[in-house]
Amino acid sequence: MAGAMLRLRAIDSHTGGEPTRVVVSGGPDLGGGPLAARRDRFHREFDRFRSAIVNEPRGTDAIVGAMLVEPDDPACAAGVFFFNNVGPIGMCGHGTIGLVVTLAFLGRIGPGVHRVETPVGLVTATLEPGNRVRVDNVASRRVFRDVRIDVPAIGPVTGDIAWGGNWFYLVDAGALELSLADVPALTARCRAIRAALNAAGHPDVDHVELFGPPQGGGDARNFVLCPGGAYDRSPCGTGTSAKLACLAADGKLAEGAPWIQESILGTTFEGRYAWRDRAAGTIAPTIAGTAFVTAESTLVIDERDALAWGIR
Ligand code: PYC
Repeated sequence: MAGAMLRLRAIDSHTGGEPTRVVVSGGPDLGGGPLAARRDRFHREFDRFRSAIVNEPRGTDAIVGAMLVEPDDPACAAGVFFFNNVGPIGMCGHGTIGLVVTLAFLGRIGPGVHRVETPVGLVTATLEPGNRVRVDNVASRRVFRDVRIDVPAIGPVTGDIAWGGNWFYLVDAGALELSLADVPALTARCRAIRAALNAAGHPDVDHVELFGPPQGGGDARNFVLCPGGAYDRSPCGTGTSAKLACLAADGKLAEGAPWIQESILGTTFEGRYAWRDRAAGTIAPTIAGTAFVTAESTLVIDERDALAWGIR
């Protein structure tokens, strides 16, 4: 392999400002079978590909990578697993919207309903005019309400823990303004909250979502800190699903009613839910947003380059 030159074909897009890089060919051979097993194999045996695709010098901390693979179920339009600058993520709402727009850009799908296999379950995506995509996400639920933790240098913080395809701790931002100018302070706060929460016995919760009043005519605005320290430029599809699960559990949003979630940039997703199992608090969330392709490229991995596999 010394001196090898690998080429991966990638399509970049952004969904409400948050980038997705879909690798459409050139990735390692992961065999067939369940998506979760292929995703695990990718991270166990080929993690250098993840780093080469999303880390500097080819990528940035904010990029979510998406490996397009053959679906296990031939009724699906695609199989995909997502990853970021530090490792795998479960589902990705903005990434699925980006993937569907990418598949349309490539001429592989047209308008209408498409099934997509992910490691955490099957999702259905509907491509509508104007690059709008509606994603019927995986079942979501609030697992713990009012979890209080003591955060060093901040004090007591109370929030809910919910699953929306990834694990979230959702906290009211209180007097903090959710604005781009405050990203460094919001990031530091979320990092401190996550460290305290993980230390307090919730090691799986890797996304922190601060929520506050809308600033652009929506229902609420959020700031989401992702596992690798980047913030989500979009309203976060899995984070919006987790939020819908909390709203449903609290009786604050009726089944089928729209919820406009603003990102820190002011871009929006429209969310809705239907009860899946009311007694268990499980909802079927739908999120809708818009993506645009920003680049089609060949990633070159030249093994003579000491940083060919990314800065890790
Ligand atoms: O949209 O679900 C999402 C997401 C997760 C991490 C970044 N975006």
